[in-house]
Amino acid sequence: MDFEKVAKYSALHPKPAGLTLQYGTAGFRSKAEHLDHIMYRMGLLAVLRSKKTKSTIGVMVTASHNPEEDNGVKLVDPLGEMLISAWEEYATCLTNAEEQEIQNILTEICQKEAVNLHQDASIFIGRDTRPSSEKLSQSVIDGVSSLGGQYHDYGLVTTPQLHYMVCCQNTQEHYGKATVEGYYQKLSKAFGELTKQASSCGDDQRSLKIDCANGIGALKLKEMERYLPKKLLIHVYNDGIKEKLNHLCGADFVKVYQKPPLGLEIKPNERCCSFDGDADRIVYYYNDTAGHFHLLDGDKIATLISTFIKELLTKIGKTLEMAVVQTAYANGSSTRYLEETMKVPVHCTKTGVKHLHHKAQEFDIGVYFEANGHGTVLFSKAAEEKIRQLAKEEKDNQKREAAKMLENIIDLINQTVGDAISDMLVIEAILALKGLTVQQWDAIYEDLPNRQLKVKVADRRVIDTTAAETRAVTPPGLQEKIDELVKKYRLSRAFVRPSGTEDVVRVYAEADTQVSAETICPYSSCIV
Ligand code: NG1
Ligand code: ZN
Repeated sequence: MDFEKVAKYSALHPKPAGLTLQYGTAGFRSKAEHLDHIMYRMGLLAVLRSKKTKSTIGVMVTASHNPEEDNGVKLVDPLGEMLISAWEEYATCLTNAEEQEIQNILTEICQKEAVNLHQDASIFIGRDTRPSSEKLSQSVIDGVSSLGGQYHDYGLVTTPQLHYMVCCQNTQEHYGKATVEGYYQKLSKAFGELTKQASSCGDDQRSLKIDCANGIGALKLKEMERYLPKKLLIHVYNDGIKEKLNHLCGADFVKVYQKPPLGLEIKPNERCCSFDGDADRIVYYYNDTAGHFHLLDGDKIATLISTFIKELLTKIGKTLEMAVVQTAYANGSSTRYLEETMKVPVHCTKTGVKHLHHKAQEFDIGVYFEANGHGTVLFSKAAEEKIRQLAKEEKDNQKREAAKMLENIIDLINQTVGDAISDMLVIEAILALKGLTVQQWDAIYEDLPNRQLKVKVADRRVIDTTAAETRAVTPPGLQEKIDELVKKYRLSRAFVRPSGTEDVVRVYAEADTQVSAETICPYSSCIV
C-alpha cells in the first residue's frame, strides 16, 4: 500500500472534529457537509473489499428519501447485495478514526481479512441527483485512486441500477449487460414478453402516473421510455426540474403521511405510484370517488406478486417452495391473508433490507417487501434452472406458457435489491395479465388501521429488542406495560424499537379501529 499517497489525499478530506457516525442499515447518512472524509475513506475500503472478494464492488452516493441537504454512501457487495456485517464494522471504524490512525486501521483490516494487496481492485460508482452528490463521488474516486484501484464512474443512476451493474460484472454478464442500456433492454424485453401474453385478455393501453420524488427515478424513466412497449403509458411527475428532492413527495412521504404527494393531481380511481429519492422503493395509491385516499404499500405489493407466482406454480405443477418475508411493520391483515387464505408461509425478520434478503434466500422463491415499499423476489439457482427448462421443453401448452411467464418475471425483477422501476413493471404486468384495476387489487384484503410515531429520547440504545424487534427486553418493565395496554383493544399489536437510521425510537400500533390504533400509539410512546 502506498501510505504516503493515502496520507497526502487523506489530508485533503479531513474529518470534522468530534464527529462520529455509524454504518447502519442504510450505510452512512448525515448532512452533506459532514461526509467528505467518509466518501474518501469508503473509496479506500471499497478497494480492500474488492481485493478481498476478487470482484467488482459498488459505491453508491445517496441518502434516499432524506432531505436534499443530506447525503450518504453505501457499499455494494459482489452479487449486488448489501455489504456484509463484518465489513460494516470496518467501515464504522475507518470513518471515525483520526487521520493518523488510518494507516494502522487499513493494515489491520488487511491482516484480519488476509487481503492480497497485489490483487487488482475494481469499483463501480454511482450517485443520485442531490447537488452535493457529484463532489462527494469525486471524493470516493480520490479514495479509490489513492490505493491504486480502477473505477468506472456511472454518474447519475438509481441505487438498484448500480446494484444490477455490479452483479452483471461479477457474473461475467450472465445476469445482464453491465450498462444502463443493458438494464433497460433486459427489463423492457421481459416486460414486453410478459404483457404480450396479456393481449389475449383484450386489454388496451394502460396509463400510470408516477411521482418521482424530484429524484433520479424521473431521469431514468425518461431514458427508459423509448425501450418500453407503447402499451404502457407512463406520466412522470415531480421530475426535479422545479422542486426540491423528496419535498412533500415520494414514497416515504406518501407512506408516512398516508396522503398523496404534492405536484400530482389525482382523478378519482386513477392508478398512481411514488418512487423514493433513489428509486429503490415504490408505493401505489388512488383516490376513490368519495375522495378517500387508498394506499397500496409493500404488503399489498408482496401479496399481489406472491399470489400471482403461486398461481403460476400451481399451473406448472412443480413443487417449488415459496415464502413471503416481512418485518414487524407489515400490516397484520396482510400476514393473515397470506397465511390463512393463500396458505403461503410468512416469515418475520428485523427491519432493514439485508435481513429480509438473507431470509428470502432460504427458499426456492422468496418474496420480500418492507411495508414502506422496498422489496423484490429472489429465485434460487435451482428454481431458475427448472423454470427455464420447463419454458423451453415442456410439451403441455398451458404449463409451458405458465413457465414462460415465470421466466419473464425472473428477468423483469431486479433480484439484487428492491427496485422501483422493476417492481413497477412487474406490478403493471400482473395487473394487465389478471385484468385487475387498482381498486380490485386493493380489495384483496383490508388493512388494519395503524399508527406510527417517532419519539426523541436521550439514548435510544437503552431499548433492546428480541423476536424480530416485536418485543422489548430492556428497559425492564416496558414490554409488560405495552402488553397490558394492547390487551384492551381488539386485533391490536404494538411494538417499540430504536431506529437504525435516525436518532429516534419508533412506535408502531395497529388495532381494529383507527381510534384504537391512535390511542395505543401515543400511550406507548409515553411509556417509552
Ligand atoms: P429505521 O430507521 O431503522 O426504522 C428505516 C425504515 C426501514 C428501512 C431503513 C433503511 C421504517 C419503519 N424503517 O429504518 O424500513 O427502509 O430505514 O434501510 O420504515
Ligand atoms: Zn431509497
